[in-house]
Amino acid sequence: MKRALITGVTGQDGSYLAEFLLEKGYRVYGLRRRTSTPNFENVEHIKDQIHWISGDLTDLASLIEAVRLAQPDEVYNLAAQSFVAASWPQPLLTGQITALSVTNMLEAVRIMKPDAKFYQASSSEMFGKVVETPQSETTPFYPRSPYGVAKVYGHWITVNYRESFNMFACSGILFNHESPRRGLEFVTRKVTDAVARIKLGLQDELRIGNLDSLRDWGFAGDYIKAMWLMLQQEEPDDYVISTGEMHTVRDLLDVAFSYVGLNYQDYIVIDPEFVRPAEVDLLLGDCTKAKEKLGWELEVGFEQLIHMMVDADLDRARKLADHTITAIY
Ligand code: NDP
Ligand code: GDR
Repeated sequence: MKRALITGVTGQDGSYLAEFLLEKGYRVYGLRRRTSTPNFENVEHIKDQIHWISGDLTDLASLIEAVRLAQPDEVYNLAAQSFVAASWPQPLLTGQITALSVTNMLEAVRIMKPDAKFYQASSSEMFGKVVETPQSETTPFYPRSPYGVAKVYGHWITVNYRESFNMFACSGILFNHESPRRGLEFVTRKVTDAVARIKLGLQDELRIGNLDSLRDWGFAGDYIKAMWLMLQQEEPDDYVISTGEMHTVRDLLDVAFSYVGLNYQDYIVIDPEFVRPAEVDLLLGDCTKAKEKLGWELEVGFEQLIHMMVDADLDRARKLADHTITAIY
C-alpha cells in the first residue's frame, strides 16, 4: 500500500486529491493545523479514512514529526496562504507560509525520508505581468503580488532541492482551478454563491472588483490528477497545467447569472475595495508538455464548471436558508 502525506488537505485541492488517492488504495496522511472551530467541510465525507497529523507549515519540528509518522512515498505540499488579495495586507505571513515554509517541508523530507517524491503547488500567478502568451514552462516570471513573489520562491527552492540533493521534486505550475469546494472569497465561488442567494431572495446585490481581468479557469477535480501523474514519471520535472482558454470576469458573471435566468447587470456594484493594488491582467496557459509527457487530459469545460458550481450553491443555499453566510471578501 502506497503512502501519501498531503499538506493543505482541508482546502479545495487537498480534499479532491485525498479522495483520488484513497480510491487508488493509498494510505493517506493529512497535515492539519489547529483551528478553534472544526473546518472539515471539504473532507467531512472522507474524514475517517484520513490519518490526521497535527502540524503547521511554519513549524519545522511538526513537519519532521509528520514525515517520520507518515513515512510517505509521496508528499503533496498544497498548504499555503492562497488568497492573492490577502497577500497585500499580510505580506510577511504570506512570505512565511507560502514561500519560506516550502523549505521547511523540503527539509523535513530531506532529513526524514529523502527518497519520497515531492510535489510543490506552484502557480500561474508567478507569470504575473504579461511577458508572453500563452504562458509555458519557459516563460519568465514577473509576479505582481506578495503571493506571486512567495510562489516564485517556492518554485525555485523546489528546483534547487532537486538539483542540490537529487530529490524527486516536481513543481506543478497550475492555472486557476475551481469547484464547489472553492473558498467563498475567490471570484468564481463568490459569483456562484451570490447567484444562488440572489435567485433565492437571500441577497440583492454583488459587490465586485475588476471585470476585465482574464483567467484560464479549469476544474480542480481534473487538476489534482496532474499532480499525481507528475509523481508517477521516471524523472522529476515541472509542468504547466491549464485549459488553454481564457475568459473575463464579465464572461463568468454572464454564464453564472444567465444560467438561472438573471441578468448580471441588474445586480453588480463595482466596489474599489475589491480592486487590487497591482493586477494580473491576463493568464493563459500552454500545457502541451503535460499533455504529451503525462498524458493529462481535461474533462470539464468552463461553462460546465460554472453551472456545476451554481447548482451546488443553490443546493447549499436552500439548505442553509435560515442561516446568514457572510463572505468577508
Ligand atoms: P485552499 O486555500 O483551499 O487551501 C489551502 C490549505 O492550506 C488549507 O487546507 C489550509 O488550512 C492550509 N494551510 C494554510 N496555512 C497553513 C499552515 N500554516 N500550516 C498548515 N496548513 C496551512 O487552496 P487550494 O486548495 O485552492 O490550493 C492548493 C495549493 O495550490 C495552494 O498552495 C495554492 O496556493 C496553490 N494553487 C492554487 C490554485 C487554484 O486555482 N486553486 C492555482 C495554483 C496554485 P486551513 O483549512 O486550516 O485554512
Ligand atoms: P486569483 O483568483 O487571484 O487569480 O488567484 P481570484 O478568484 O481571487 O481572482 C481572479 C480575478 O478576479 C478579479 N476579481 C475579483 N477577485 C476576487 N477574489 N473578488 C472580487 O470581488 C473580484 N472582482 C474581480 C481579481 O482581481 C482577479 O483578476 C487564484 C488563487 O487560487 C491562487 O492561489 C492561485 O495561485 C491562482 O488563482 C492561480
